[in-house]
Amino acid sequence: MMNEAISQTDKDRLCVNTIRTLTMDAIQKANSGHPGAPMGLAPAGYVLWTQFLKHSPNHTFWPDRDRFVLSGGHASMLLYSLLHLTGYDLSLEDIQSFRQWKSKTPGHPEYSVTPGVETSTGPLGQGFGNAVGMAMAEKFLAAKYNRPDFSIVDHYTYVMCGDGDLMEGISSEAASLAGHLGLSKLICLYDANKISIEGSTDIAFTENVSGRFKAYNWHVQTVEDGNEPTAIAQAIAAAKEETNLPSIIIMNTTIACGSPNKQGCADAHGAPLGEEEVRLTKECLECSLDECFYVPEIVYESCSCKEKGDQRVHDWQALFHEYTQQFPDESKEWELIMSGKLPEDFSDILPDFKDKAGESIATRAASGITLNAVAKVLPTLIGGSADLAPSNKTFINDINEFQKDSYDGRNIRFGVREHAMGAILNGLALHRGIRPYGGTFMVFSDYMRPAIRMAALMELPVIYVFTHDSIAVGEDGPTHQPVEQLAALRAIPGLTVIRPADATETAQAWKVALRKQDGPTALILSRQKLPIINRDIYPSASQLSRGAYVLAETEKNPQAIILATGSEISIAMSAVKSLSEKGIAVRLVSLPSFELLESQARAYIDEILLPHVKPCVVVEAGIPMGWRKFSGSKASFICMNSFGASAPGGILQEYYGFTSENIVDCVIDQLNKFA
Ligand SMILES: Cc1ncc(C[n+]2csc(CCOP(=O)(O)OP(=O)(O)O)c2C)c(N)n1
Repeated sequence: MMNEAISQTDKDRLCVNTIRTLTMDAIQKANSGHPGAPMGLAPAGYVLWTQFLKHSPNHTFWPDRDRFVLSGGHASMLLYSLLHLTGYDLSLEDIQSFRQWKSKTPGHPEYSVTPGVETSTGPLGQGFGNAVGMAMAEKFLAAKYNRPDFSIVDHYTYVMCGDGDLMEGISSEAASLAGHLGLSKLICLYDANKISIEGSTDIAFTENVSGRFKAYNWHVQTVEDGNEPTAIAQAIAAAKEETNLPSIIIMNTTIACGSPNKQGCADAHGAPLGEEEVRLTKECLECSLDECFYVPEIVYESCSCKEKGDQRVHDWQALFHEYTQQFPDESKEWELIMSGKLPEDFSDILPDFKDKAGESIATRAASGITLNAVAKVLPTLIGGSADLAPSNKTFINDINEFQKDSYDGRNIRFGVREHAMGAILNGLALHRGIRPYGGTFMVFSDYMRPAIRMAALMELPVIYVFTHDSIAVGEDGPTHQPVEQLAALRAIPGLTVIRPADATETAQAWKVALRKQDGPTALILSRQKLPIINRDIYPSASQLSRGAYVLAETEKNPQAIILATGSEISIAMSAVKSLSEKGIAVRLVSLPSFELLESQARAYIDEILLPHVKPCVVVEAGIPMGWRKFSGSKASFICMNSFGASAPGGILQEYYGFTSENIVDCVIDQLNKFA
C-alpha cells in the first residue's frame, strides 16, 4: 500500500541510492574496491538497465539480447548491483562476498564467472574495443541472417567507460574504426567525472572529447547533470534514434556522488570510503542506517527485469520458430554457427598439398590457401589484417569487404590498429556466432598483446595469423624481425602457439585452431618460401595436432636429437642427411607447438623426446627461452640471442648459424660432450 504512495521520482532515487549503498557496503566489507565510479554512474546504470537494456536475467545467453560492457572494470560493483537488482542469479550473499576467494563477484568483472557479465574488463580500454567488436558482430549477423519481417538479430551494444578508457590509445583506434563503419547500434555512456587516480584529469587529459568523437564521425551528446535520470533517458533515446553513426553520451558526473566529504575527490576512486563516511553518506542519501546491504522491497519491484525479459525471449523464440519454418537453410546454418561447431565436411576441404610436394611455398601463402578453402564451409569465419592483408594472406577471395554499405562482407579492414584489432576480435568471439581471425607481422603482435592475453584469459576461440616470423624477413631489418615474440607468446597461459614447418603442417595448424573452442591460437608463419615435405615419404602432417612428432630418423636408436620448428625444419632435414652420410644416427623432431605437446600424455612426450638420449640440438630462429624443458639444459641452442640486422634473409640465416653445416657441427659437439 505504502509503495503506491511513492512517486516515480522517489522510487528512482531510492533505486539509484540502493546501488550506491550496496556498492559502499560491499567495498567496506571487502576492505578494498572502487566505490567512486559506481556511485557516480548509479543513475545511468539504473536508467539503462531498467528502461532500455533488452535483456533477460533468466536467459543470459539469449542471442538477441543487448550487450552491455563495463569498460572500466574497476567499477564492478555497479555491474554486480545491477545484476542483482534486475534479477540475475547473483544473490545478496554473492554481493557480500565481493572480491573473495571463489565468489561470483570478483574484483573486476570476469567472463564465465558471473552470469550476465559479457566480457572480462579491467585493463582500461579493452572493453571499449570489445564493444566495437560486438557491434560489428551484430551488423554482420543481421545483414547475413535477417529477412524481411524477420529481424532475428536486432540489438544494441552499450559500453560504459571512464576517463581512463578514453585516455588509452586503444579507445581511439577502436572509436575511429567504429565511426568509419557507422556502427549505429553502438552507444557509449562516458562517465566524465574528471577524476582518475592521481587527481583531477586536468593534470593530463584536457582534450576536447566531444570534438574528438565528432571527428571520428560519432553522434555526440552531453548530459550536463549525469545525476539526473530523465536527462540520461532522453539522451539514450536520442542515441537510439541515430541510425547512421555510433553514439557517445558524455555525462558530467561526480565521483562518489552522495558522499559529503569524498565526492569529487580522487580518494574515492579506489579505496573504501571508511565506516564513518559510509554512515554519513547514507544519512545524506536518506537511506537506512540500521542495516548493511539493505534493499527495500520496492527497489526489487522497480528494478526486476525478469518478467519483461522472459516475455522478450518468448517473443523472440516465437519469431525464430517461424523463421525456421520459412527459412530452413538459414536457420540450420544459424544453429550451427551459434553452437560454435564445425560442419561435418570441414576436414575434407583442407588442402593436403600432395601434388605440390617438393615445391616451395611460404607458410603464410599456404595459410592463405587454407583460409580460402575453409572459408567456403565456415560461413561466419570473418577477419582481416591490420593493413597487411597482402602480406599476411588473410583476404578471403571473391567475398565482400565488411564496410558500411556491405555489413555482410567477411573481409574486415582493421586499418593500422593492431591493439584495437585484438580487442575487436575478442568482441566478435564474445558475441558468439562468429569465428574471428586477425593478422599482422609477428613482430607487431606486441602491439596487441594485452588483447591476446584477454582472449586467453576468457578462453576465446580467436585465431591470430602472425607472418614474417623470423630474421629471415631480411631486408626490412631488426625492427621487423621478431626475436623474442615467439617465447613471449608462449608465455601467455592458454594461448596455443603453432609454428608449422611447411604447407602441409600449415593446413593442419588451421585445423587445430578451428577445432579449438576454448582458447585462442597463434599461427606463426614464414615470409620466405619453404620446401613442401613429401608426406608419402615422411610421416603425416596430421601429427602436428600432438604438438611434436618424429619427422625423420636415420636409425632406430638415435645418438642425438634435433628439435626444430617452422622454417628451421627444412635446414635440419638437410643436416640429418649429412649426419647420416657420416654414419651418425639422429632423430629430427618437428615440434610446432609447445602447448599441444604438453597436453599429451607423458608416455607420448617421452616416446618422442627420448629423455635418455642426452645429446640434443635445438634449432629455432628466436630466443632459446623455454626450450630447456624439452631439450635438457646441456643441449646446444642454435637460436637468436640478439636482434637481427638489415640484410637479405639468406645472409642473416647464415650469419646467425641457421645452416645445415652448423647443425651438423653442433650435433658432433654434443656427441663429444656426452661421450
Ligand atoms: C591499462 C590500464 N592501466 C592502468 C590501470 C589502473 N587504473 C585503474 S582505474 C585507473 C584510473 C581510471 O580513471 P577513470 O577512468 O577516470 O576512473 P574513475 O576514477 O572515474 O573511477 C587506473 C589508472 C588499468 N586498470 N588499466
